[in-house]
Amino acid sequence: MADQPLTDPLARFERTIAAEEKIEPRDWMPDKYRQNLIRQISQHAHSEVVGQLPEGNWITRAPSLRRKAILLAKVQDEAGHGLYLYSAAETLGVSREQMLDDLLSGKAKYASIFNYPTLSWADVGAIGWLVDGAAIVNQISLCRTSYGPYARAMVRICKEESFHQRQGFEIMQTLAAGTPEQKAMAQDALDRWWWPTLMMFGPHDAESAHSQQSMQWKIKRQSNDELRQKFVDQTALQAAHIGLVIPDPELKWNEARGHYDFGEIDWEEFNRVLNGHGPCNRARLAARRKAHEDGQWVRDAMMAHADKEAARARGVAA
Ligand code: BYC
Repeated sequence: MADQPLTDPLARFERTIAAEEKIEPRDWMPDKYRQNLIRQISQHAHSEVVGQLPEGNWITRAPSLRRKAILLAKVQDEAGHGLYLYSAAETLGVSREQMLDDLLSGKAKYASIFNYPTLSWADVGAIGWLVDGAAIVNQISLCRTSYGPYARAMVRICKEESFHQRQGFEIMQTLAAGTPEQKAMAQDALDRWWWPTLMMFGPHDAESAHSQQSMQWKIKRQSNDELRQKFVDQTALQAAHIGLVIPDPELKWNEARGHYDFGEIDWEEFNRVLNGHGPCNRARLAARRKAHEDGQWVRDAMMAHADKEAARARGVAA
């Protein structure tokens, strides 16, 4: 009798997942489901926060007031995404302090892409177009993830990412239609960001440690390789539209598959960056550690203020 209330919590959990309903913070869940979500959501939050650094590098040097205002707003959005995601992870019982400690000690990962430098203004365009473009492909899929707070955070984040992607594409489009030097700058940025962007989707499905369990629990709704293919298919057309060339001689439409074929990622490079040896790993963590230390007085002041308010509420003179 499928409709009878289930008393076994695991059976209830599995029925909720099978019915495409959401697991909410107070629901019973297997410990491994909780831990896997904490891992993925906190790493996603760290990526948003560390992800501010490469573009933040260009705020003071944006080529016009309009570009500067847009970039400022975009980088602030990324900070906001980090906050929604830390909050979503906190609903699983992990503290913000613990997550930050894990980031700053190097224990927790963040997206490999943010360990590459932004050498020219065109890199800001390439990040918006490619990196945010890849992020949306992944995050649209995560809007249907089985954990309620994560799915709801994704809906809002995707709306903002869509604006980010368009602003990046527009920068690239403008440069590609500009002087030969501007077009060369856009092509150089595409050349440097293309392969690291494909790495954002993670290892091949067969090598992905968490995929099988995450797909079963509907934490992930599409596999790493499926999402990567989707991104390549849509971006190949966009590059052709603005007259830029994707740096992959094997990129070719495959009529039979109905998809673009593309070359193999340099997995040694991927692993090197994951293990802390990318071009900017040290600088990124050093910048986050410094920001955290510099913000200590703000956290202390807020705690002192909260203590005073609590004392006042209890009728004790502060
Ligand atoms: N970089 O079993 P797998 C943004 C790790 S930010 C680093 O396939 P999973 C933006 C993986 O964590 C958007 N690490 O893992 C912000 C695991 O390590 P652990 C960021 C990677 O979780 C500012 C191991 O490799 N988006 O948009 O099933 C400005 C094995 O992998 C990477 C998200 O975080 C990588 N690329 O699948 C602009 C999306 N790939 O934890 C833009 C949410 C893999 O065992 N996350 N690893 O030590 C996900 O969808 C999934 O976690 C992943 C990986 C697809 C990334």
